[in-house]
Amino acid sequence: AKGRPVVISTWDAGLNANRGAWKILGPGGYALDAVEAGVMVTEAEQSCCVGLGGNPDRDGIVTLDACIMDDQYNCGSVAALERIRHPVSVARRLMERTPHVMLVGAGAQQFAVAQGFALEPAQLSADAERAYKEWLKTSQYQPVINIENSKSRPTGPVGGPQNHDTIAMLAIDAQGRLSGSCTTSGMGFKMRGRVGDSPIIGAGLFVDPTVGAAAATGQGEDVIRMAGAHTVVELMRQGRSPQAACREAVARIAAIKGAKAKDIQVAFIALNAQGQTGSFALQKGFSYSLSTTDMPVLHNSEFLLK
Ligand code: SD4
Repeated sequence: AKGRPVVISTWDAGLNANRGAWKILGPGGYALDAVEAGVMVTEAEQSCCVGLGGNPDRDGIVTLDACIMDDQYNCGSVAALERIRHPVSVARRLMERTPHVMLVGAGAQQFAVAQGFALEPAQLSADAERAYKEWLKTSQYQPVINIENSKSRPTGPVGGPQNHDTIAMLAIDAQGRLSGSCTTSGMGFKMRGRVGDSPIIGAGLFVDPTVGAAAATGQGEDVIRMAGAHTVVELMRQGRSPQAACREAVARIAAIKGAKAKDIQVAFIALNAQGQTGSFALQKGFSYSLSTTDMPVLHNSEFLLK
C-alpha cells in the first residue's frame, strides 16, 4: 500500500543500517536500493558477525553469506564468498545481470571480481584474530545464544555496536514496494564450507510483494529445516499479523527442537504489504531496529521461552 516508508532490521546494528536505508527511503527512493545501502553500512563496520571483519571459520578463513529480494520475486544470493567487502551488492548484481539466483565459493568470488568488486586482503581483523586464537585453545563448536561469540569478542569497535549479529533488513517504500536483504559471516568457527540460512531464499529471507516480507537470525540450521522466512510469509498470507506469524514460526521451531530448544536462539522479523511490522524470538535478548521516520528506534523483541 502507498504510504509512509518503514524499515525493520535485526539487532542493534540495525540502527546504523536503518539510517543508511532512510537516506534513500526518506526522499521517496526505492526499497531495493534502501535495503542494499542499509546493510552495506553493517558490512563495512568492524563486527563479529557481518562482513570481512567477522569471525572466521574453523580453518581461519572469513566466508560471507548474503542475499537480496525485490518486489517482483527477483532474488540473488551468494554463499561462502571470500575477500569481498559487500556481498549483498554481489547478490544484487547476480540478480540483475545473470539468469541465476545463487553462486557459491570460488565461483561467486570470480563473478564478483569480473563485475569490478575489489579482492580484499585475506587478513583477519585484529578482533577476529584474537577471537580465533582464543577459540583454537579448545576448538569447541558451541554457538552462544544471541551472540555466537560475544564472550570471545568483548571489545567491540570504538563507537560501533558491540553486540551485533547477522543483519537482515525489510523495507517498504512510499510507493508500497517491498524488498529485503540479509548479510552475515555466519556462525563463528563454523565448519569450512558451512552455509547458514541467511543466503537461502525462503529460509533467511523471503519477500512476496502481495503479502509481505520476513527474515531470520539465529541458529541457521533450525531456520532452514522449517523454511523460516517463507513460513512467516505464508502465515501472513493466511491472515496472521506480522507479529502473530513470527510467533507461530518460532513456536514451530520450539516444537521441532523439543528439550533442545533452550540451547538455541532463533528470531524473525516481518513486514506486511500494509506496512505493519512484527518480531518474535525463541529466547530473551533479541532486539530489532524500526524506522518510520529518520530516527530509528531499538525494540526488545517478545520471546517464547520465559
Ligand atoms: C547463520 N543465521 O549463519 C546466521 C547467523 C546468525 O545469530 O544469525 N546468528 O546461521
